[in-house]
Amino acid sequence: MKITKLFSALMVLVFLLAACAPAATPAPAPAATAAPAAGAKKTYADMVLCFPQLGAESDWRTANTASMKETATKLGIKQLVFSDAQQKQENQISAIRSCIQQGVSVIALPPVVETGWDAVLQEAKDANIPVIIVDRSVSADASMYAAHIGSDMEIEGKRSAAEFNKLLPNGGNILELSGTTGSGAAVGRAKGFREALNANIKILDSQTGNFTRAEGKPVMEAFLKKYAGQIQGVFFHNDDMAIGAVEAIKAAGLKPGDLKMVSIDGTRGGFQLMIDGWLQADVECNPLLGPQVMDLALKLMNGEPIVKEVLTDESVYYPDKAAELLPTRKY
Ligand code: GYE
Repeated sequence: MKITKLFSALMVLVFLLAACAPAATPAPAPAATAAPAAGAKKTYADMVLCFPQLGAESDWRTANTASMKETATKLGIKQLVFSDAQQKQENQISAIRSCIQQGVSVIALPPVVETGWDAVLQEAKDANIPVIIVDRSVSADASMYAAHIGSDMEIEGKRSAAEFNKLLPNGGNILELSGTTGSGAAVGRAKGFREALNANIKILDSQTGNFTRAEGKPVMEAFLKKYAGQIQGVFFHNDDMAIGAVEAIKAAGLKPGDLKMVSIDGTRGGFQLMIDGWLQADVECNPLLGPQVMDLALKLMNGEPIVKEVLTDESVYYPDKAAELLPTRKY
């Protein structure tokens, strides 16, 4: 009997539990109704975008910063967390860390150099904050960031070499004013340039001018002292260094055309150098990346599919169209 009682007591318990179970099912209902709200499509008004800009070293960079700020305003994003790292990686890293602490939606990083990002990219990953590498590349594994938007620096180097191959068909000696040492832009341009340059054109020397006018000028002065009468051309990794160098070239008494010169960026300053006869070609590098970066950032916030590597479409400009095109240039 006792066993029967125990059995029926157990049955009651089972029944009660079973009765409770359906009652427990509706319990998550509020969560279920809240879910669509939490998963609702994010808009630009939700976006807090961290942009630890690498510096203000060139007209290209100024245009890049302006593009990001103007696009942020135009699209009405919640906040653009902007900082200027003055070309120092440690400043970029601490800016990223403070963005992670702030809990930004996305980080758009233009890395000053290629190496040394693994630790901070991991920190962003651990915090579930997607990182878009903007403009220059990083050497970190592609799994460490969400996407890269920028130029193909090797192609820019190859395009520059193709210009020298045309300008110096019988060969000659040239010099290279390179960008910031260890930067994706300088590494890629130097590599592509060497790959496509005719064997009869020799690069006598290569020094960095750190992408600035201020450093381009003294490097060119030293080059002119050392290689006077031995060179036929100069390759510049950007227009700002070319502008600085032209001051030194003028001071040395050289005339437009005495040295064949090719540069990269296609800024208004570069166009003016073409109009004045100093530059024979300017290879385009487009800094107006704001719209693409923010479009991609929003897709990442919504977990939508994205293209991992977005390369900018670019061309080469020549002196013959420079005067006509200058007024239309946006940077
Ligand atoms: O060419 C130069 C700037 O990373 C593509 O950086 C950029 C380069 C650009 O300082 O002017």
